[in-house]
Amino acid sequence: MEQTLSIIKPDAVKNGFVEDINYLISENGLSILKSKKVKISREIAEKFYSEHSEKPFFSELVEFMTSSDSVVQVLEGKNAVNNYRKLMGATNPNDADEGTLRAKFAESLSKNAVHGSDSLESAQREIDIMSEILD
Ligand code: 3AN
Repeated sequence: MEQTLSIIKPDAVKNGFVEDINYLISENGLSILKSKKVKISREIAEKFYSEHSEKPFFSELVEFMTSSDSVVQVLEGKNAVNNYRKLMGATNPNDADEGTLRAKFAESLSKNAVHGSDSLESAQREIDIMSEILD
């Protein structure tokens, strides 16, 4: 069994999509081990997205992720990391396959509804960073 870190981002929370997203997560064979609705702090957001710190969109990304409540979750299941990445769809919702979370619920490239770890290593790192919120 693998674990992965999911964030339902502020756009999707504001738009009322949490239940719909969690229904699809469960339908897809992933169990929600932990779940917390929280306004992510700037400190955690900057640490979480540190690999993007040199990118032009970094400050916009941190501003957005700290702007209002998100739902931070640990998901568990077989091939959880890749299974959830597939369910999320491409980063840019315009490129996301039909039926994926981003195709259904994302507003734009930056307000793209959900986050999911991109590898087992990232999953461990991200679950560690979020542990102070989740525990
Ligand atoms: P993913 O979330 O699909 O792994 P990453 O890791 O490349 O995508 O990007 C992290 C987040 O940064 C994305 N979810 C998106 O919100 C934002 N982002 C990525 N690329 C851009 C961009 N060109 N302009 C604005 N925001 C972006």
